[in-house]
Amino acid sequence: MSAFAASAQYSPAQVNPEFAQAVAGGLTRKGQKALPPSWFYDEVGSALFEVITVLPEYGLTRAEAGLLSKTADKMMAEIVRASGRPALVIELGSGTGTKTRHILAATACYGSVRYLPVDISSAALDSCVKILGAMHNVSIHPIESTYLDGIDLALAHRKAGEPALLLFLGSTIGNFNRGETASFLGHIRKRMLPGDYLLLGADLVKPRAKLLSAYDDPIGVTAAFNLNLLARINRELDGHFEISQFAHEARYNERQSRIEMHLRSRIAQEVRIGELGLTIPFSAGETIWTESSHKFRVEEISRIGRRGGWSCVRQWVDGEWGFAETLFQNAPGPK
Ligand code: AVJ
Repeated sequence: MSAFAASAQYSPAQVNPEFAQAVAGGLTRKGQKALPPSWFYDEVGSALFEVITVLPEYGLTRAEAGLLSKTADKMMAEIVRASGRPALVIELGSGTGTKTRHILAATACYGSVRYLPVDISSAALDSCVKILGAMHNVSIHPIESTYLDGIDLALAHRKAGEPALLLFLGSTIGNFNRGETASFLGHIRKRMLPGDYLLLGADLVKPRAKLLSAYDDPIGVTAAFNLNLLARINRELDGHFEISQFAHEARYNERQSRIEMHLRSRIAQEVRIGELGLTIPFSAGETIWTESSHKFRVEEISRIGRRGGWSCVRQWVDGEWGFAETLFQNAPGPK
């Protein structure tokens, strides 16, 4: 018996109906198969992403952490002067929140702050609590939720008159399609109050070769991160993907200025997913599109924010890697 085969680690207790639905929908679609990148971040995927952030080829996280450590104190002094101390710091897609320490430390200088990380990955939130849980003057209230619901849940913690600071860091905004970005920032803004702030981190357009090595690193961490999605389907949905029969692929789409990640089937094959009652056919070379990471021009970022109704307060740019941090405000007074 091949008892220790692909589904050896399958444990039915873990079935998440939203994951099941996303996989069934994305793999039975006509034309290009696709899975949303939010499902990368189970415990293994979150750990692999942490490794990506320290790879020499992936300068994004280091560039942002550097910008934040350099600018957090001045940024916070400016916010406090203009609007008072933000007692509420909400972060969308916090992950482990490692870079957020700089912002929280700067805020906590002015008094106690409630930090509300919003993430759909319980694994990421657990590490976030471990990493930031002991900061002086900071209390953490993790919220396992999608972005917009998460903002509403987080804002329920607001006491009258307290300004809120919303963080959307790490260029997670890059996962949205170009047409959706401004409207997403608009949806966010409508949930917040006049005077509230948004700090948006976005990766900038840079040469193709630099981007390709960031998303296809030579030791294969990004490949493992991408392939783990198939392993996760095996573990959680009784999938029978033979991982070695798929290859990681990163493409740069110059016209859209975005990296597109795919999983390419090396052969023609059929893959059974027990929990879904499905058998998925793949032709040789067919791909599953797993992520788009859009890259931005500096002026484009403030323009997108303004289209979402935000006013641009200030922008900081790391020119070495190519990363921008933009502070927006939901302008008080008439629109
Ligand atoms: C977390 C979405 C910003 O797009 O750079 C890293 C995820 N994917 N390597 C990115 C990712 C492959 C990352 N974001």
